Amino acid sequence: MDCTLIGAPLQIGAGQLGCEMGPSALRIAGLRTALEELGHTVKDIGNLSPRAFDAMPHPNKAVHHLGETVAWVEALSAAAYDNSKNGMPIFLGGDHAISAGTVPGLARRAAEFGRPLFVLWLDAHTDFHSLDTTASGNLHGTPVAYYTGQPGFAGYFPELAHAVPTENVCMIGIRSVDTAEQAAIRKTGITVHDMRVIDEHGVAVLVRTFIEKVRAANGLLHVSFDVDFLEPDIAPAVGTTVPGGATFREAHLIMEMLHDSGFVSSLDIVELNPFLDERGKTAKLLVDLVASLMGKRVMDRPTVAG
Ligand code: DIR
Ligand code: MN
Ligand code: MN
Ligand code: MN
Repeated sequence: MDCTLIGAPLQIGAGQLGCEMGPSALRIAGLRTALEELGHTVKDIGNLSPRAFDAMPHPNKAVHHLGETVAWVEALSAAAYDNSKNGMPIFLGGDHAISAGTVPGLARRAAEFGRPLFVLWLDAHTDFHSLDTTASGNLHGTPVAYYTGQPGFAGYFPELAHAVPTENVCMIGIRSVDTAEQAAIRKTGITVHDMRVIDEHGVAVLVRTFIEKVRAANGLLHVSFDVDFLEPDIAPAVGTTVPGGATFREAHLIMEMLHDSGFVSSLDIVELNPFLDERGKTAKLLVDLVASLMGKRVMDRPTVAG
């Protein structure tokens, strides 16, 4: 597979600074080599930067850095579209606001291919606020509402040409949802698997069911991986840790099953804050997880369908 690494050092969408260093940490942890060792061809196009921007005031006074975020969203959407014609773009965040750009760009590409785009959202949070409902004003809490075409972005974020249908979005790992998000997400077709669902059923059946849905539609699958999806003990380098996250093996199993499906066409790795890491521990774990997603396995084994 031809992989394109795209750095997106956006950090003002999160409540704490530091995600700006995420792309560097992922590179230093050996992402390129890990992919090359699996036989992939890797092109690293470096880091994106936004156009010049002005402050953009919003009636919700909590909202901050809106103009800067919008400039990033535009740059990311263009980069996602441009780098998804051939091969697999891997976006190195940056906080989760980058997905307000990556997903719409990928949706535009998918429409051109005539295939529906599906999104697997691996996160402790649903990131389903609008500009009106966010209380923290941290825009990393808004991308899913935006790219699925919910109200509350018009006149600020770019107009969406290709909203992702909510039925095509599956979230796994959820354990922190604000009241306004909960009310809004209930009205949609988004599949929300909170940690209790994982406890009761295990991750395998959840992932297999979603992959079957993608397969039935011959879709393209974008994976958006927020570091706080993981249990904080194994992945401390994120500003919004929530206890009770996915274990080491649950995360690897998901990646391995996604690889075997053959449907994954793009990836975001977001919210890595190296300032909070323990000697690169989280960055190295993320590189290992990307390797599992891209074909690394402990033993050769016959591919089990799904
Ligand atoms: C919270 C936290 N729902 C907010 N969101 C986070 O600030 O909107 N998203 N941490 O990743
Ligand atoms: Mn997130
Ligand atoms: Mn999160
Ligand atoms: Mn976040």
